[in-house]
Amino acid sequence: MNKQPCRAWLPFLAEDVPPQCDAPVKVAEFELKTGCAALGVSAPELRLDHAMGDGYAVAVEDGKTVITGGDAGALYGAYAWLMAMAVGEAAPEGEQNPFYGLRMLNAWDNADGTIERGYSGRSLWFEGGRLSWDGARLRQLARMLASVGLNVLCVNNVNVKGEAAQLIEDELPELARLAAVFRPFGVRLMVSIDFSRPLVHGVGTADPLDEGVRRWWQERAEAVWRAIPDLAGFLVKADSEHRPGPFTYGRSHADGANMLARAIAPHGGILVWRAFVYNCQQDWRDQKTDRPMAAYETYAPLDGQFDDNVILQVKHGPFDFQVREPVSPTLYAMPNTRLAMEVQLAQEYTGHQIDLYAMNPLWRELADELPPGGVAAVAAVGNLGRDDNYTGHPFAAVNLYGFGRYAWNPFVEPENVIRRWARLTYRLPDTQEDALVHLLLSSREIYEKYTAPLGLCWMVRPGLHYGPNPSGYEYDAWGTYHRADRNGVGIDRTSEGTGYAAQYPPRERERYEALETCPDRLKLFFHRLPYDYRMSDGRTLIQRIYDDHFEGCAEAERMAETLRTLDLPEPERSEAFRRMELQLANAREWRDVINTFFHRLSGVGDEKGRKIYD
Ligand code: GCV
Repeated sequence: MNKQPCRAWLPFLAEDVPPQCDAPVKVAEFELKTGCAALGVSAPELRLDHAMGDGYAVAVEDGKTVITGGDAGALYGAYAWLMAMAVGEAAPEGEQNPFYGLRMLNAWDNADGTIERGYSGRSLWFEGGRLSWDGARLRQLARMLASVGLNVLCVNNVNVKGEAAQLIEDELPELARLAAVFRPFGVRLMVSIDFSRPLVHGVGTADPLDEGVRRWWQERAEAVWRAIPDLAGFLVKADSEHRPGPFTYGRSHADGANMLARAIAPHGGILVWRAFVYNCQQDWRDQKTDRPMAAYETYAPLDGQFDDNVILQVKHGPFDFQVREPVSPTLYAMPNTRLAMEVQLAQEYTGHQIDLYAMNPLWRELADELPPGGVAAVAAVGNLGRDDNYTGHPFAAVNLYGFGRYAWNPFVEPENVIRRWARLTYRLPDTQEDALVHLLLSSREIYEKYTAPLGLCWMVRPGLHYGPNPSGYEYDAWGTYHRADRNGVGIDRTSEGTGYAAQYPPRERERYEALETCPDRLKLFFHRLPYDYRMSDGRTLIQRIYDDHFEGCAEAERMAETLRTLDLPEPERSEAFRRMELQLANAREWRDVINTFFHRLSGVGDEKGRKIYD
């Protein structure tokens, strides 16, 4: 068991854990008491106002600070006030309410203790096919989640494997005990379920319109909610990457989702249904099928057909968390459906928590792009594991912290979020703090520069998804092609090509269709271009590719120099250095492989005469 304290963004509470209890308000009282003692400030008065739900208000009355909030709101208010005190700022004034009602973390943890796309060690709550955890550690984690307002944790992988299916069966009593760990922190659990489960229990089919199947799920739901009355709901990955689903029975995804939603509705459960559906057995010779079009084609015609307690969870881009994708057109296309947008804290395609990649700048871009009111909830694939610091790279915690802040207010300035995290975590001298903030703020752009260029996607090593392999996914079955040849690169997704751009509303469609208005950073997502195409700044496409890769790598080297100037505490300092060396090797590899790949194909040299390997 891990006994080391974690240096996260709650430094004043790092070694204490609240007593076990049932109510968020009790936790808020405890945190205020111990937090104020540690900070040497006097405790505010805490008032409960159930009508405020997740909201809270901090006010000064007769010279005394008063925090008012609903059950969870009082807790959020307490943390907000404590964190403001810790950095010597005033707590936010007036009533504070979250933008999204559901602020979910999806763990991809397997019952055997492994984590799909996990880069921070083994699972914090599964081992050997069972639920198993260190209570003090999980309470500390629950506090971290609550301190940034996250309110739902889905505990198991959407690919439900092995004993994980038992969570809603024999393992239910343990799941109820786990729910009790998170409950006082206002965090409700959710479970990923296997759509075909009735088959294992002799129902003979998993057809969502079959009466026996409906009855099986109703009875299961009754047992589940009897054990955990506040379970948030079920999460389902169906007909996706070989998972079972309603297509097997000729039924739609509305049929499948609604059947489950009706089984759990009487208990107040929500049914989160993922929209990550595409043909993962495509023939690379087939130039008509265009994978990014798949989710819209499956779901847009179903708009308005989902029950009220269904949430359709859509990945933020139409592919799969690539470094640069446009916003998924499905998020614009379903005004009569409750939608959740899914992001990924686990750095599957963004550096495996080895390379630096702070995500708030990405999420802010998404917030600016999304249709107003189009999305009701947000979910993030978690980046947590049993490593001492929970996130592998000590700085990757900025993404967990940042996601909570984003889910509360998607328009929050990325720089403010990163600075607040840095200040709460490390308390560096001003110039060093500025340097760390800049390092993190620029990390995404730098990573983007040295990896796949200009929205091209999928140049990573297949399966592993770290490091370059420009042809690795080119002749594969995953629908992931760039079709680079000696004349040019990219897939035409305009009306002249696959027609993908037509899935957007007129404003976005026109912007992406026209080469002049399509942003450079997405040019190769939407267009097929010759190497001598002139980008908006006059450089040729091939020169831009070379420049980005040389620059991105040089900027990574400057990040390493900056890192050396920071007086970080140990063991974070050594760990950050060690990972930075790996990042530099990765950046150099990407630079040389991508430049060589395009040089060999195009035959065009670098105008600046820099080294490209032939
Ligand atoms: C959980 C990608 C990942 C898979 C993941 C899947 C999903 O394909 O590589 O590991 O599976 O997305 O989001 O369901």
